[in-house]
Formats: sequence, structure tokens, C-alpha cells
Amino acid sequence: QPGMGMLFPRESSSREVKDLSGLWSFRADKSPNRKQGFEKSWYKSRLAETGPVIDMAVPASFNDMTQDPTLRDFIGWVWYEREVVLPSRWVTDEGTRVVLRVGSAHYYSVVWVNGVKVTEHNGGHLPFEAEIGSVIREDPTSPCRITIAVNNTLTLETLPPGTIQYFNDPTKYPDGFFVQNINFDFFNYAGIHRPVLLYTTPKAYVDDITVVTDFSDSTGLVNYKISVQNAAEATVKVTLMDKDRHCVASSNEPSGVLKITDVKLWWPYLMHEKPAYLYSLEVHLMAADERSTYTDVYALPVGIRTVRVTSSQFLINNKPFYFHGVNKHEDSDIRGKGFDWPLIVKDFNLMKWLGVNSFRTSHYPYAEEILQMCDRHGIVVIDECPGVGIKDIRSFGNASLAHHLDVMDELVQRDKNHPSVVMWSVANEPASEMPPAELYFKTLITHTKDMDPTRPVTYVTDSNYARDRGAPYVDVICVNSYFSWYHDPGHVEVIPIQLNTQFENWYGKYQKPIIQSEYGADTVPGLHSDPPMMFTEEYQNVVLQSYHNVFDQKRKKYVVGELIWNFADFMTVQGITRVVGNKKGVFSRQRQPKAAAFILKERYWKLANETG
Ligand code: BDP
Repeated sequence: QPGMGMLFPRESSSREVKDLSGLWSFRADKSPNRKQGFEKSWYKSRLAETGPVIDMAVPASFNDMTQDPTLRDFIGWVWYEREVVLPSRWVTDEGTRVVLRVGSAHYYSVVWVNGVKVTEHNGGHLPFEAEIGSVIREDPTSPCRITIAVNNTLTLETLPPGTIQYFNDPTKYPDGFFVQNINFDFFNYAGIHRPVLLYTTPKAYVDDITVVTDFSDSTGLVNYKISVQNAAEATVKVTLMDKDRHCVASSNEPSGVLKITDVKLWWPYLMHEKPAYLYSLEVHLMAADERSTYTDVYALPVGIRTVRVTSSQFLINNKPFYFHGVNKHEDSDIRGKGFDWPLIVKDFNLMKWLGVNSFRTSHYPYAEEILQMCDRHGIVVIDECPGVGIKDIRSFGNASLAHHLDVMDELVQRDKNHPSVVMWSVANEPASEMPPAELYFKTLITHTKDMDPTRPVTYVTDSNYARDRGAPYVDVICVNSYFSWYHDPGHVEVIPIQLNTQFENWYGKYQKPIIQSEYGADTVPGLHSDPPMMFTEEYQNVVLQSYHNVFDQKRKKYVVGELIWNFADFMTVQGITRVVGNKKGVFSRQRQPKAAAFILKERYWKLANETG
């Protein structure tokens, strides 16, 4: 029986990883009902035998890879296939588990190996895996053929939700015309977005590790729990190593508390002279079943820190923390939402240049590799689930809630051990004023806290403080507002009044710390006007400065953070409010600074020197 664990695949003396990034064969199923691939069983033979295929890069969104507009805007099933030659010991050794892991594929996926279905997964931003040893051992001589069908259709029961609308008027629309309606602005990029890996473990293996950290004076505490699969007998040895690979604590129990004298805490970037200190929890399993003995080794990076919220503060290691950061998207030219190391490295360098100490994974969980970077660099993360655009009252139904709970389970399971993750966000701008929202958010937030009692939980609201029904259940109030943009366009003089009122109303009602989780203005790089006009670089500057003045009045009281919308321009659906994408970035989509980036940089470094 497979376990529940979702440990990131890491190489070790007992584990091998094979990365299947590169070229795959690809076909979009353009048949009218999009089901030809299933009707004709495309997974049973090589994809090229059932019709034309094109080259497709993995990981990447397929949308921007070709010149074909019908592929860019495609909705339905697309098919990917790749043949892999496996090391023979993977195939012949019954004591080796071979696991296929997909980092993420948007949205619904079905996976076959050599024509045998091995798993399916519902959800576009989290990893899933399947053990494939028994399938590959059936035909040890042929290469292993992996087929993945992915469907990007969004419904009322997906996250984010959406609806498909058909237009049947032949005087206006071509036959079969339909659109995907959504309530969020970022482009619904699709395909295999993160690396597909094959990895091995011994048959008896470390399935999951949970760590919760604490400290008292100079003693660090690592509460840990290890679960093991397929072992009739098992002994576990746990060693905590410091950066110089010295053992600082150890144990022979599968769960317990490690005590570290003279602990080096994990601190956010800029807050402490030795930030982001990571230990390594090395787990050594020695196991046996009736046939054989097994050794498994897994090393988990561990940062020792605490997080706590009071009625007016956000505390990391008991010190007030002020979020001065960004909202991001996984988005870039050509690759869409595809995982890309050069982009990740560039973005981290830009964030450091800006003096960013935090970001929110708007509006879906980002790649695990990004969170690992945050752990190492000391960037604090608000980890958001894909609950964006919950605007239709039907999206508060039971089936939708059940899926939302599942997604939170998967998210917490994946990200629970990252020191950088300091808060969960269960949604962005839902219709939280609707009556069913109260029970919905109460259930969702309570469930998330049951899963992880150590982190605060929030959702991001743009609702009115008096009408929002979920706010009683959050630990931190996160508010988005676009004064002088969507309301009173062109009138920056309203910002001080309206922003002050916003803060006083929310704090007055709830006495909880507040983060301005979005604010900003669309700016076309190179457009100028003085006096400032909307869409020019000068207008973005004055909007930001007007917000900053109010933040400065409130941040010593109960405002605990400011996150600009957005780090960089990003692609959106086509519409009359978007000129080739959302232009609220302080960097262009190509990551070049607009004037506002320099204002933000000056401010963030000043804040860093004052508050960390
Ligand atoms: C907010 C959304 C964000 C949008 C932004 C905007 O949370 O996803 O991109 O507005 O309109 O409402 O720029």
C-alpha cells in the first residue's frame, strides 16, 4: 500500500532520480467532443501511430509554443508521450520501487505506462505520483512508454473554478463555438508545467517526515515524526547536522524531539546577520521484510523558527516581522507557467535587488524548488492555494468545498516542512459576502488549522469589512484595494482618505493584524505624463507613494505588511481592460524595471534597515 507522503524526490545513497524534462510527443484532441483519444485508446500504442504529433517542451505551457491560435486557446484534452530507457537494475530488482512523479500538470491528468493506467489526478498546481515497478517488470525488454493526458477545462468544482458556455446561434457563431468563463485575470496556461521525474527508493522506505520547530532561550527544538512503508521490522536513525556537517543531535526513535544547544535560528533575509540557517535532518532507515533487508536514506533541510500572531503583530522568532514584498505569478514569455531555472534565479536576484523579504504565491502553489530557494535565501512566503475567482454562489456547494479541502490537504502535505512558509492563504478575493461563505470558510480554515496547528491561516479579501463573512475565522486580515484605479480612476487624491478608512474599519471591527495584500496600477513601460495620467510610469509612482504614506502611519500600529501587485507584468485573458496582459508589474514581463521599481527599492531597503 502506498503511503501518504509527498517528500520531494532527492538523490541519496539509496535513491536515484531521472529527470524527464525535454522533448515529448504531443497532440491536442481537437475532435468536437474532445474525447477521441479515449474512444480510440491513444494510450495503447505510440502516439505517432494514431495521428500526427508535434514536439512539445516539458516542462512548459503548450499554449505559446506554436503559431496556431487554436492551440493557444485550446480547451480540452491534450496528450503527451515520452519513451524512456530505464537502467536494467531498476527493472529487474524486486527490492526497488520505481516512482513516476509529475511536479504539476494543469488541470486534470490521467497517466499510463505501457498502456496501463497508473494514476489520475485532479488539480493543476500540486504534484502527484504513481509506483510503476509492477508495470515495467511485465515487459522488461521494451522501453517504458509514458502517456499523460491533461485537460485544462475549469468547472464549478475545480480550483480555480470556471464554467463552459456554448453559443448556438448560427447567425453569430461557428458550429460548436464555446468559451471557458473564469473569474480571474491571469491566462489559463496549461500542460505539464513542472518536471516529470522517475525516482527510486528501496522497497521499504521513508514515506513521510513532519518537523515542527521551536526554541527556548538558546536551545532549539525539532519535533519530528517519520513514517515508513513496507517494513515488517524497521529501525530508524535520525541525525541533525549543522551547515558544517557536524552532528548536533540524534535519536533512534521514529518520532521525538531533538534538542540543539546554541541553536542557530532560521531568520528571514535582512532581519539578522546570519539569515536562513538550515540544518539537515538525515534519516537512515534499516528495514527488513520476509525476503530481504533494505536501507533508505533521506535528508530534509530544516530551519528552526517560530511563527505567532497577536492582535496587532506578526512574530517570527518572537520578533515583529513586517512584510515588505511582492505578489508574483509563475509566468513568462514562451514558457507560460512552465518551470524554468533561469527565470527563477533571475526573479530571486530581482527580489533581493528590490529588498523584498516576502512574497505571496498568488494565486496557486508555486513549484517546490521555489520554496526551497526561499528556505535557503530567507524569503518569507504566504502559501496560497488555487482558490481564486470563487465568485459564483454555486462554487460554495458541497462538491466544491470537498475538493477545496482536498487541495488544502495536498498543499499542507507538500509544504509543511518549509521554514519559509509562514502562513496559508486558502483563497483570493472570493465572494465572501455571500451567505454560504461563512460556513465554507469556517470549515476550510478550521480544517487547515487541524492539518497544521503551527501556522496562521488567512484568505485575501476585497470585500467590505462590514459584509465579509469569513474574516472572523482568519488570523490575519489580508485586504486588496485599487483606489484611484478601479474606483475613482485618475483621482489619486482619494487614496489617503480611502486607505485610512479601510484600515480603521477592518481593525476596528476585528483587532487583527492587517496586510495590504494587493495595491497597484497598470503601467505601460515607456509611457510618460506629468501631471501623471493612468497607465504612465508617473501614475504608478504616485499611486505607490500615496499608499506608502498611509502604510507609514499605520505600520507601527497594526498594519504588518505591504505586498505590491505585481512583481512583473503577466499574461491575461484578452479583454478590454488588458493591453496584452496585466501591466501592474514593477518589472515588465521581460523583467526590466519600470520607474516604480526604483521607488520600491528605496523604500524596501529603508524598511529593511529599520525593521528587518
Ligand atoms: C485583483 C486580483 C488580481 C488581479 C488584480 C488586477 O486579485 O489577480 O490581477 O486584481 O486587476 O483583484 O490587476
